[in-house]
Amino acid sequence: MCGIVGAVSTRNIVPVLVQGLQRLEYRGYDSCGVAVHDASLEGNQGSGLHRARSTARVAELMEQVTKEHLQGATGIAHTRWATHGAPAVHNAHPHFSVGPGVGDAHAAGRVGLVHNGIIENHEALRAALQAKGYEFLSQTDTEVIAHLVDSHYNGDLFDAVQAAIKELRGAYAIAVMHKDEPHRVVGARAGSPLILGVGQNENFLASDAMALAGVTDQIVYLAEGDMVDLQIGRYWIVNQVGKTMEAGERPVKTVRAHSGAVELGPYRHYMQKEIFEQPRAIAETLEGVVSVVPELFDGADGTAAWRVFKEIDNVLILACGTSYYSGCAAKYWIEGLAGIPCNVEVASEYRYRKSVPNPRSLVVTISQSGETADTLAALRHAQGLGMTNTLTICNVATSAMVRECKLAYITRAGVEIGVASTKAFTTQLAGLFLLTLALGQAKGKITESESDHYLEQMRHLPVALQAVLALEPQVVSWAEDFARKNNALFLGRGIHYPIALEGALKLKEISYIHAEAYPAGELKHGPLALVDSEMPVVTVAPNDELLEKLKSNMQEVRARGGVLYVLADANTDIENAPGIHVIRMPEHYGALSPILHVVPLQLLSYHTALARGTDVDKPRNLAKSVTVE
Ligand code: HGA
Repeated sequence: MCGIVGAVSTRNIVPVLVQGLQRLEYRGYDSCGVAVHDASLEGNQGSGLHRARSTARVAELMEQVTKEHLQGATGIAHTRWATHGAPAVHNAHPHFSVGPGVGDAHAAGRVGLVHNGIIENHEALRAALQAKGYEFLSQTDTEVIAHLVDSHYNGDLFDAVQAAIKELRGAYAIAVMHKDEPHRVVGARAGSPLILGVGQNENFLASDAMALAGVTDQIVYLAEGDMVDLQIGRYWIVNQVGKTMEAGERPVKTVRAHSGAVELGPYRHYMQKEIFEQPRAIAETLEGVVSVVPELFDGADGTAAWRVFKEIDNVLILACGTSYYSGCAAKYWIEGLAGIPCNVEVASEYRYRKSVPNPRSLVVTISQSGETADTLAALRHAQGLGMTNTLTICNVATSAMVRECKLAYITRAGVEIGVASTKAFTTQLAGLFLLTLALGQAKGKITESESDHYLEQMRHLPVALQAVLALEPQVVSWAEDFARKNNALFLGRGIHYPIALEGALKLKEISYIHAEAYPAGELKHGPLALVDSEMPVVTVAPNDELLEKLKSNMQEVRARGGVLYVLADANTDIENAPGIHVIRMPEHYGALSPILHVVPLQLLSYHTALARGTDVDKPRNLAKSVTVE
């Protein structure tokens, strides 16, 4: 989603700002922009704020700034994923305020601002500012903040921003500069992430440490409600009650954000790279797991997981999108193996419905980035209802989710850039399986030796995944058929129903083919009406206790002329036949089978999208790290 980079330096900072945006491109965006104070650079002519904005890629913004000789040592930059107002140049950030009633909305900017998030009371603020004579040039909620800061400005940018944010309702991370203060950028955050990067005689702001890879690895994570005052070679952080923070209260951490991780290498797309990285990602996620013990889930502050596991009597999983489906699969493990009641809820629904809180719930949030706005809000909602036993399965150790949960398991998928999640999903499943084993032991449902046996099976996953990835040529031949279709059905039973859901989501996301998933037994209760010779039906058919039932459901499809694409395990009697295409998985993998069966579905959506010529890594309308509600 939106990305922010800001800097106060003594050198021309424009290339650093734009390269920072480039590192945030993977999050998805529809426009981008950069603004500098041109008097901030020694030897520069001029005395004001100047900007370049574009609806093209960041690489073209770079060409534009070079052509226009945009230079400055103080600047802010942004990639936008529109929430309010169409993706268009006039809505792209940075937004400027030229002051009220100047009669020329295109006059030189007084305040320049970039924003991630949503201002919920923007309409009321807009009306009040218009009444004061401010003219609006965009449809964004963001522009109100620029004018609001201007309306409070009385010679000190920090004071003006502090006064302005008191009037905001909603979520924001902002970076602001003023024409009368060429060596200053003020940042603030509430509900959206913002970090400070400390360099040699220069300081930076960014929405993600990745933006500063190669620039500085000295990072301060701003807390909810913090404001930061950036000047040359110094900074101050003030917390939400206005207290200036001591160095120890906001420690500088060394964070190695690998810019190498964003290199594509021999692959054509990040999604392809990430699908093929899964054996390594799973191996790294299991690295250091000698045996399954509650300590694996201990909190960063030392909270002991075993105490929590003893106390709880049910599990409530909160997540969105692909992470939600990993939670749906985990429900089968947690109830089936650990014998603990488990509910899974879509975070954006849970946070707004009246539910019956159970203080003995273990609330488990699942998020790749750890910054997913809906999941964070659902977590806080659960905490507000008195459910304080919280655990997250998350891919980013420094994220808000990890900081705000008592317990955590950090997956080691590495940076995931493709918008369609792949390796984050399978590593989440690995983390959730470990959680199941730990909970099962705590409740006396799984013995230590059973747990060791499962762990042995998990260690074999990287090799098993390699064998599944080798099926790619067969999946490509399926993809050629799918590329010509407008609809598809996915069927699964038991724990493979969430895998069917994930397969359908992948196909929708990147190939734009309408796809739905059903538990196979539900077919005859409605969806069977959709089946004809034009409807491909993908069936996830592992060799488990539901296979015979599933075969009857497949017959129901064939009898209506539907064409089946079956992912069967080794040692089953499902054979290729007219209207039945079979890919045989190398082996049956018992309880861990979902982690393997999802991989051909990822490959199917990838190759179908490739055949249809869509933008695989940046599908239309979607973004990575969904940091807005
Ligand atoms: N509401 C602002 C910023 C959107 C955003 O943060 N997206 O991730 C806008 O629409 O410009």
